[in-house]
Amino acid sequence: QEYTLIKMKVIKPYPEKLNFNKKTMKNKSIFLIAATLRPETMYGQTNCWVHPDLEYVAFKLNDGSICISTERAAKNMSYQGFTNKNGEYEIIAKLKGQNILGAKLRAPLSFNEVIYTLPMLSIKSDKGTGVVTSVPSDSPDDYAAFIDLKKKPAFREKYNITDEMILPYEPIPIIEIPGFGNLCAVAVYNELKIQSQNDKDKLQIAKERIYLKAFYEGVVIVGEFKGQKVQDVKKCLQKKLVESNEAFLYYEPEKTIMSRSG
Ligand code: ZZB
Repeated sequence: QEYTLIKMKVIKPYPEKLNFNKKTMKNKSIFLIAATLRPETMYGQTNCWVHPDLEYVAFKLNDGSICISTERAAKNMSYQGFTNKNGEYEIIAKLKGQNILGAKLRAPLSFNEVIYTLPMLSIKSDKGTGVVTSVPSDSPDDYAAFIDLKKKPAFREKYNITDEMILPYEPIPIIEIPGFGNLCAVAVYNELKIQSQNDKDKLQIAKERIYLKAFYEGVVIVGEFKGQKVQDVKKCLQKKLVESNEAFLYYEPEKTIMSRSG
């Protein structure tokens, strides 16, 4: 599986646990690293997701910058030339998702200047980096978790999410799909009467309804490649992000191999 890893730069003030000592920092940046299969949707990012109870690590990349992902992803990255020594990664800190909630970020291509790190409970620990970028216009999972936070003040309170981190944000129309309009995730969410991010079965159906359609029939309606089909734009945007050092290419080992080797 090939993912695009999106570098989401943490901006100050950092959450308490990200204030590493001066010697560690040396004026280097900290990035949350999100794995996506949809680089063409990055214009529509409204926030970043981490799982509050999942363990993450902060480790050094070979350019000295500090990146945050699951340890499983750090290990995979270390075999793909991201760290100084093949197969090795220097852990600066272990963090709970909880510790990075509320972190302020700058995300590549996003129309929002600043976005926040928010809680999502359906994040899987064994996929990608455990950090997910949120595009509620085009991802039903993202829209469901987004609405949970927007509409349920108790849920925000539970995780210390302030109103400014979510209330000003709205799904942004970025891709037009015949029959689904320009906010396809919102359309299927309403059509299937999805209630929350825990509606697993309905969310699966929602994704199946739009997945192939988005790829084969979707047209990007914003940005540099406006008017072109998703299938033609995907690689171009991936390349652009990698060349501007805002993203990396990352390969995930097959699940079957993972489970066999433990
Ligand atoms: C932005 C985005 C925009 C995504 C979209 C999807 C969609 P797949 O096909 O099932 O492999 N993702 C990445 N890592 C995780 C994780 N650890 N736990 C939960 N979700 C994760 O799904 C790949 C997508 O799942 C990735 O692409 C990421 O969200 C999320 F408009 O990034 B995506 C219809 C989907 N639309």
